Order: sequence, then C-alpha cells, then structure tokens
Amino acid sequence: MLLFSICSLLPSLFVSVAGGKLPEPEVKIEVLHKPFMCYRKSKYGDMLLVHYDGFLESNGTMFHSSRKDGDKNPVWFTLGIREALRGWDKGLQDMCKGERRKLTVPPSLGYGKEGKGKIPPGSTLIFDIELMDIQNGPRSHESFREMDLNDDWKLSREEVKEYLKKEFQKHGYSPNDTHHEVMVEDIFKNEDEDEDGFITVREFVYQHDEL
Ligand SMILES: [Ca+2]
Ligand SMILES: [Ca+2]
Repeated sequence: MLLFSICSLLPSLFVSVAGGKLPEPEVKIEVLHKPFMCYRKSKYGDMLLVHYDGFLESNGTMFHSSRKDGDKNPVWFTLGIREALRGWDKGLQDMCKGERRKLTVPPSLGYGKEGKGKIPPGSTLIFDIELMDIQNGPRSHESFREMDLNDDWKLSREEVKEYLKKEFQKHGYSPNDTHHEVMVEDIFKNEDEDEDGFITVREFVYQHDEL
C-alpha cells in the first residue's frame, strides 16, 4: 500500500527508477492556429469536443477523419483519464477553444506494438486536432470543489452523502438514507485508493489511471 501511494504520487519518477533507463516518451506538439481570444484552457478532467484527422507518420495515410468518416460529427472525450489515447491526454492540455494543434504521438502513447485496425504495429501517429468546445467534466476540479463543503481539499463520507442527496433531489427522487450509505461505501471502495477515509482531489479527478 505504501509503495502504491508513492508510485501514484510520483508516477514518472517511479517508472524511470523501476522500469529502466529510457526516458518517458513525449508527444510533439505544434500549434497550427491559436485564437485571438482565449477564455479558458483545457485541463485534466475537462470534457473536450474535437474534430481530428489522424495520419500514419510512415507514409502519410489518413486512417481516420472525424470530418469525413462516420456521422461527421466532432467527438467528446474526457481529458486525462485515458478515455482517448495517452498521446491525446498529454498533448491536448492548456489548449484554447478554437485552437488547432498537430500532435506527433509515439507508438507507446498511441496503439503500441500491437497496432489496431488500420494502424500497423509500432506506428507513430500524426493528428491534426481542432478543439471545438470545453465543458466541465464529471470529474472536474469544479465538481470536486462543489462537493468539498468545508474546503479542506478532501471529500469525507458525509460530504459525498450530502452530494448524493442533492443530486437525487435534483433529479426528482426522494432521498433514501440507507441507499445513500450503501452508495457512499461503494464509492469509497473504488475511489479512496489509499483507504484513509477521504477522497483527495487526485483520487477523484485522476481516477485510477496514471498518465
Ligand atoms: Ca472536505
Ligand atoms: Ca484517500
């Protein structure tokens, strides 16, 4: 448990100490367009709406374009929780609405040694990504601050229970104490990684995936 909490505090250090000599691969970020006005920048836990074109670096083949393929709609994903590729989680931070970036994603932050579908094993990927919108994610710092009634930057069982009560009422359900307590226990079992009886902002926002 101690080892585990150290490793979650210092993921990159831990990897370099335990995993070998290679430095953590990075995403190359080029800004193609930056809007004149920037009211808000993307951060972990935000939901991002993006349009993107994906290419293989090796031969320039486009393997996917949200503008041309499927329903041609931009896609929503939550930044920083590995809902998308790790390369996106790393490469789409601090981005303005309306900004366009070119990301060069090494295989280890993309589809790895295995590849996937049209993407051959060990491919470096190039993405041209336009950020269309940013919304607070369910796991945003804002949601956390709202739940943290006494502002001590951690969530107690009581605070989580209060929040559940409010959410249930908001959606027209009558509060049910027993039910809420069961849910709270369930939430703590999943979220309170170091089992200290509180959910910290890190445990809340980053869930169980390390970048
Ligand atoms: Ca608190
Ligand atoms: Ca905890």
